[in-house]
Amino acid sequence: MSEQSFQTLGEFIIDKQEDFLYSTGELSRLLSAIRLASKVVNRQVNKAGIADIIGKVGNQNIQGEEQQKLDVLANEIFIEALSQREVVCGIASEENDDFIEINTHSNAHLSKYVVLIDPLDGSSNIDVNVSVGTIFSIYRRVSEPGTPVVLEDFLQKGVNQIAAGYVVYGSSTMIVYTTGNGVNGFTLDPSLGTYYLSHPNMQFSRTGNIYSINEGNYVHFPQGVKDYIKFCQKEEEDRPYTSRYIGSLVSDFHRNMIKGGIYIYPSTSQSPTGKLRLLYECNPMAFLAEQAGGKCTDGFQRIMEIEPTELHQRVPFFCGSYDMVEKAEEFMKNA
Ligand code: AHM
Ligand code: MG
Repeated sequence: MSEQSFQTLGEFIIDKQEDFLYSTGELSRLLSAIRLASKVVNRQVNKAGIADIIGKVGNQNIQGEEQQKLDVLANEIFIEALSQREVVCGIASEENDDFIEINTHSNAHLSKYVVLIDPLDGSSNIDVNVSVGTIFSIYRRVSEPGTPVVLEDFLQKGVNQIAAGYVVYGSSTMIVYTTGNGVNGFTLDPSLGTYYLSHPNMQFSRTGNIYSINEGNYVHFPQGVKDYIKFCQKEEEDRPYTSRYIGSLVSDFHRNMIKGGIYIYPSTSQSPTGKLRLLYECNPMAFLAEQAGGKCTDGFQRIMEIEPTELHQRVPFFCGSYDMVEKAEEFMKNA
């Protein structure tokens, strides 16, 4: 089948606009802004090896991590695309210490939506030409439109998300998102610059045979996680499972959703709350996982029900095929 016979992302967004009661088209415009920014970032990621944008900028973000040049670039690209198009009133990003209030246009304060974003996740993989991704999460503001955005607009539980998704800059570039009505994936035809619906209604299989975890941290894991890893490795029935870990959440999640598997970034003795950030990494992935029939918890509690207290809050993360996550939780409970 030629790509011309697939629906484009643009067509899909417009079609789905009718799903939203009282829709004003604002969310559609917001998704279109993300679509555009992702193409610009894709172009940069593709030429990273020759464009003098590999490597470190030399400064650190709020979490004390060194920022890569492409992190900074991707952050600027998304912020610019979202703020120029009059579609959001605020943005919180992994790369910015504080949230950004958008006041570039006269109607900015009237916009309903805020976006939380990790513009380039897994960026330590860039220099070695391994897949990276963008993760985004969209909420309706809780404060009154027409007033400046406040921290509470961003500190919302994942269950309040209006939409969430990711872009994977992989062997092909894809955008995968949900507005609470299933998960759909679109592949970019780079020659035309058009995303086509290539993966309609994506689903996690109920169980799988892949486990993804950084086993280098094994000695620092909680006993429940150690026990679960041993379970995965045991010769029995459909086990041992296969271990696959790219170190790029988006790519690991994407593979596991297609093939069936579990991704774990648990607490460790050095990082008691794990590594991944609740608001712009875990919640959007949890929304996608649940919409695709999977499960996502911190080992005990549903990720999307955690009450956030800080913008850059971290949580342990267990995500993937429903039965596998449930099994891992069982080990956590019994440890
Ligand atoms: P980042 O946002 O600084 O890129 O960190 C998040 C990434 C995830 O994509 C990935 O799954 C994890 O960190 C890998 O961490 P580790 O190297 O500790 O296994
Ligand atoms: Mg990240």
